[in-house]
Amino acid sequence: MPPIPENQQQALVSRLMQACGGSYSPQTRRKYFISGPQWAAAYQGQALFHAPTRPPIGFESVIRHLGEIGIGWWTTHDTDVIPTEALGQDRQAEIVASIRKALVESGVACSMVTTETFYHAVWAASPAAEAPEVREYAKFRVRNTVDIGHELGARFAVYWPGTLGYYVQGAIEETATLRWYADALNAACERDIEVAARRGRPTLQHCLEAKPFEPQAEILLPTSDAMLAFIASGLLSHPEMVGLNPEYLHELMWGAAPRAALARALLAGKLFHFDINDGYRLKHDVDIGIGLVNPLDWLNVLVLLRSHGYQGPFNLDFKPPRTTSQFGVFAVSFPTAVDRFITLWEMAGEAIADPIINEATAALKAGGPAAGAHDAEAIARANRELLTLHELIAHRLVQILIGQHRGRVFSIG
Ligand code: GLT
Ligand code: MN
Ligand code: MN
Repeated sequence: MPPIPENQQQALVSRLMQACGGSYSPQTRRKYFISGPQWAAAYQGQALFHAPTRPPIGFESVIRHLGEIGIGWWTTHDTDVIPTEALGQDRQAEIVASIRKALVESGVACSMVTTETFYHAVWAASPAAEAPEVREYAKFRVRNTVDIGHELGARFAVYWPGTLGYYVQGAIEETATLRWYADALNAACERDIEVAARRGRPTLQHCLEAKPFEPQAEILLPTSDAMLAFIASGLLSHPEMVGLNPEYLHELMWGAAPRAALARALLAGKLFHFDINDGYRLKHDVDIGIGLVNPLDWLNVLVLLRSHGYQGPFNLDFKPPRTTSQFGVFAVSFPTAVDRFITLWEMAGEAIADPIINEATAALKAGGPAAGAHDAEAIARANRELLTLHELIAHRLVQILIGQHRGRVFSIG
């Protein structure tokens, strides 16, 4: 193939996207509770070792693009859209008004707001730093985010305490830091109760998001399970308002089974919100688009969520790769991520309705004939053949994933 002139590259990408087929219409995409984060769409490809590869982009164009794609919900950090120095000032009100306008124009709604407590130098020692002034400032920031959330019609607030931890041991006292962090969450919940009552709106669902590594060397709340313990610790004044926003990759990063982590959150009644993406076990936070690495595991995750009635939000917290252009972010990265989610969600419905899986599962639950309650050998013998069904179910799920259950086969000529 001859070199492709620059001015023909977007057309080539679009033609190949078209040729992929299988895209859902914006109307179909809007039926799912899927949200697009401002920070994902505006990510410029930068990192510790990487310069940005994409130009900056503001909320007006992000929201417009999401609306065109059919992503009906938008999420943001306070400082994704409001400069730090304008927070709580008149300028904030002006920006929030223009966000509302942009959302209405594109038919997009704000579902979640989150406070950036990790980027600015003020968070060098975390929002639960020793200095009382930093902690007061943290309370101001989370209360202010609650205000913005109500102003924008959000239903969820997320907190990612990645800066709660340390690089060097012994300098901070973990129990004090956790108490101070709880004070900030309590301030957010108390403000929320006031504002919600004043506006006649429900209070927000406050969601903690865990990540096992980054940016601190040691993290005080590294997993969703640690957060469940924190919520139940007695430190929160409104534990009923606080739940989890697990991220698929953040569970995988510490070597967990995301599906099992989600199951524990479901049992605790704390699965409030879910960041969807993909990546690799025991590696850093690569935030790859959902289903590009572990589609089978994703299918299984969605089977669990569908069977427990969890319907979203599903927040597309991935980072379009730095090799993707800004054109590609909206022409390929976001629409394909949404479409893989929809396909896997619908496939999960197929798996739940599958007669083979259902019969196998029912047979496993029925067990073998009674064999004597205290006779281990006899009980094992009575169930032996049924246990083969575990592998048969796993095989069937792969068949559903790759379309073999509909007769797709290969043969050598
Ligand atoms: C940060 C983190 C994400 C979280 C964001 C929510 S902050 O970008 O890496 O996974 O979802 O505040
Ligand atoms: Mn996340
Ligand atoms: Mn992540």
